Amino acid sequence: MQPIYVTKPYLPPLDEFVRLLEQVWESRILTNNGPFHQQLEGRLQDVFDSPHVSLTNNGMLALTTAINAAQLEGEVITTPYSFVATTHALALEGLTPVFVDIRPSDLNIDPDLIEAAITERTSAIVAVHVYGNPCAVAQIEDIAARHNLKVIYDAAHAFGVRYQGRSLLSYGDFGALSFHATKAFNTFEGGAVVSREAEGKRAVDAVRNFGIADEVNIPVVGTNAKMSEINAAFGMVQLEHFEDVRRRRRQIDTRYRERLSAIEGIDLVPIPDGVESNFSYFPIMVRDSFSLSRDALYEALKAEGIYSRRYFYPLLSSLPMYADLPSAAAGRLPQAERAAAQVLCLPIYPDLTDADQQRIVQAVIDHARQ
Ligand code: T4K
Repeated sequence: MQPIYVTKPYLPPLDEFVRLLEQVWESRILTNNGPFHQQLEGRLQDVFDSPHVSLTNNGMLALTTAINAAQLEGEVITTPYSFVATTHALALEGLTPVFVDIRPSDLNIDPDLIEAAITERTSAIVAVHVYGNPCAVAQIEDIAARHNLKVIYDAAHAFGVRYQGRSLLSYGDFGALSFHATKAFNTFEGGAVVSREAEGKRAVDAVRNFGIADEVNIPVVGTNAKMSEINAAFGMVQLEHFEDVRRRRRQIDTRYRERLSAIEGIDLVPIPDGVESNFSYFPIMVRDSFSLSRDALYEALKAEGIYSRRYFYPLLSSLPMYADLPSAAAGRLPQAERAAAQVLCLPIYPDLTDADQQRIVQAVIDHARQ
């Protein structure tokens, strides 16, 4: 039996990429805001409904660059239920994460719990659109406005997602995306920051390029978070195929929902009304009433060559560098603990064949019967 991994990157026909590579060989512009970089930033303005797009070399640096540009300090309210990059980005910037529990409906930060966590040291809310499902953007915006906080969305999973007729990236002061190989839109490695204001983009662009303003002026501290021409050229090709990729992912998502929704002890995470998803993950919740624990099902599938993943486990608040924070204390994050103990992401990617998807579905059904 061939192994089936949780994802497999979409790759376009190679010759389409080679044609653009020939132009790179011709120009010898390899990086530093070259022609493909500029073209891709321009094209993505339409995708994100924003004129203020800044490409980066990965999602982690998109986050730290946005945090720098927003000039955060002190405490930042965030979710414990995410990939480790979210909290590490705060810690690397010298900020104190303050964990707030998630809501079970979509596994995003619970907006009703945010205000109780705000102190005089709080400078921002860094929330995550987990699996591309929108946070409570209106409520979060309202809280932020009333308490004078910045809002940064970790939108690593949200490429192409639209909410109430707008790109999900058009919400918040900054949104940070990942174009990693495992994402719905990939440039091998890559990412972007979408800024609400022109001033935000100027700050992001400076931080992304060592803080350099011009040949002799370096007014701010910065890093190197620039995307290369190779990655940007690849992004131009990938963009042509994104809607086909989304279509195929939607078919797989629909089929999973049809075949798994009636299984006792398996709950599916709904795509909320008003959302046009990118279908980048297919999380199931393995409840206590299922015949196996989540971990037992994970191992059983693995033994059959099906490599599901526990995105997101372990909970970030349980990691050694965060576990002693007051907000990580036992019993404070019950919904996030439950989600981290029960979630399993099943394989979903455009090249997943119907036969392989049926093999996955059948394996889950077989274990339900045991
Ligand atoms: N914020 C959030 C909410 C995130 O989820 C992420 C990243 C970030 C920020 C940071 O963005 P980046 O700095 O990464 O751009 C993966 C990814 O490395 C990571 O990008 C992603 N989130 C996270 C959720 O998952 P792993 O350690 O699970 O990946 P890995 O290497 O085990 O890959 C999973 C499967 O995909 C493999 O079993 C096989 C397949 N695969 C993977 C790669 C890399 C391929 O077929 N080809 C490949 O090139 O972390």
